[in-house]
Amino acid sequence: MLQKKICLLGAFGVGKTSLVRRYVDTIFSDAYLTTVGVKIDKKVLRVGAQEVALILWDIAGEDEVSAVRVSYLRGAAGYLLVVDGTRPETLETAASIQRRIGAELGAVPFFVLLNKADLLEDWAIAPARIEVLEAEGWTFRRTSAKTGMGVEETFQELAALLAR
Ligand SMILES: Nc1nc2c(ncn2[C@@H]2O[C@H](COP(=O)(O)OP(=O)(O)O)[C@@H](O)[C@H]2O)c(=O)[nH]1
Ligand SMILES: [Mg+2]
Repeated sequence: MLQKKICLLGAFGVGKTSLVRRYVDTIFSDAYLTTVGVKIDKKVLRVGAQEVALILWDIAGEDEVSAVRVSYLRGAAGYLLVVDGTRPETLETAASIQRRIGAELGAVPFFVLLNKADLLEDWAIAPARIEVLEAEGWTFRRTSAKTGMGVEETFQELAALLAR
């Protein structure tokens, strides 16, 4: 079976852990590597006839931006940059992470998740900023770990890119 490592990246509190918990049904069967502060989940899905195991790496700490080290990223086939749609500064955190890891990882597929899409009345991301980043090659998806909106679809779409 294909195994693909996916890293979740983004500012504290954007919903990385919630997205993984929403997506992965076996919440309590995970490896938990306290030494490196990373929680690792696995989810098997199908892309056509191909079975793919996504190995989801989620930083389990508060210092998530500086925790993005080479050891965390090593071997990643793709990643998700998670943003809290109610906190525009988390989009800039994602941009700064992206600048730092681009060189580290090379051109592996990634999506930028505008998470907390259920919080429409608090939504604070300027469409113009999204357009600029789209022009730079970012692919955005709206998700809600709370309602499940876009979650399954996004992981499936990323897996499809990796299974080719
Ligand atoms: N309304 C709403 N709250 C969310 C969503 N995703 C995460 N949260 C909340 O945001 C907080 C931080 O989530 P967490 O997954 O711990 O963020 P992390 O630090 O990036 O892992 C928690 O209180 C979650 O319940 C979402 O899609 N919608
Ligand atoms: Mg977390």
